[in-house]
Amino acid sequence: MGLDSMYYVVIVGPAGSGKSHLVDALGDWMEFNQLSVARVNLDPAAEWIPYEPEVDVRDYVNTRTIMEKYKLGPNGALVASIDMLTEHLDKIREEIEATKTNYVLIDTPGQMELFAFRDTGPYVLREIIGDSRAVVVFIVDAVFASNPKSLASSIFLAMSTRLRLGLPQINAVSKADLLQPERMEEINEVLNNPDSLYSALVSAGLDPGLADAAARSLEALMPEGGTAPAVIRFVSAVSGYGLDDLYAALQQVLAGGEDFYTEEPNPRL
Ligand SMILES: Nc1nc2c(ncn2[C@@H]2O[C@H](COP(=O)(O)OP(=O)(O)O)[C@@H](O)[C@H]2O)c(=O)[nH]1
Ligand SMILES: [Mg+2]
Repeated sequence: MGLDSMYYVVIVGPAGSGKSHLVDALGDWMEFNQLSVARVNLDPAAEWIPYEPEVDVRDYVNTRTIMEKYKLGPNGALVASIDMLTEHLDKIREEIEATKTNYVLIDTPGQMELFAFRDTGPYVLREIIGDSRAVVVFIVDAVFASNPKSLASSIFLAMSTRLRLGLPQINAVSKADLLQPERMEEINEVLNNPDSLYSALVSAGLDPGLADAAARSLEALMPEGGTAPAVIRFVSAVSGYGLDDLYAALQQVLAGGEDFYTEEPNPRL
């Protein structure tokens, strides 16, 4: 496999869930392991990002400028910005291809509902990815994994993302450093087992019909034909916990389990 194969890893999740920090930490982890990586900031509204992007859409469209120019509020300006990105797709794609890296980590806009749930966001993504292989990492904030009901709403959000983006998807709980080991074990049990989720939701007082819908959604997020990993991942951008596990899961989806990094050193080193 040569450098002509670019793999896209798209990080999606609610505002503040840790997308940008995960791009930073995973990018560093991959480079440390001799992989070539490009980080793409696809958030025109980002004020500050924790990494140095190789490609930054703010070079083309900046939400702050749009707000001032068209007298729009932050949400309206972000919607307009994402729409405007469609005019710069050729340049953005060209810039990404020029990095000649194997992995392209895409950091998506903080306000995921304005990105994934409108038509332009998925369109921009599809145009950038083209025929390359791609996988979505949907992240659930550890803070929202704290009780069964918020876990269930995260599952519905993960499901909506899966529907909207139509790409293979790995689901991960971020900020694992904030979770006690016992808590992580509990979440792991509930998120990897629809029956456990159902029982936890019913015990928490949820209507059995809704609990069943959540359990079925979870089931639907589980592997299709053995291509996607079965389990939810836990990751931390702060401690580095689970990055190796996440990479293994990405590898499994992108390259069918083939691990070629040992035979393909980073050409930039
Ligand atoms: N404890 C902890 N905090 C994190 C982690 N990742 C991100 N954060 C914090 O969560 C907040 C949002 O992170 P950010 O990456 O900007 O989220 P984004 O909006 O999804 O891009 C920031 O204050 C980060 O410092 C993590 O792994 N552990
Ligand atoms: Mg961000």
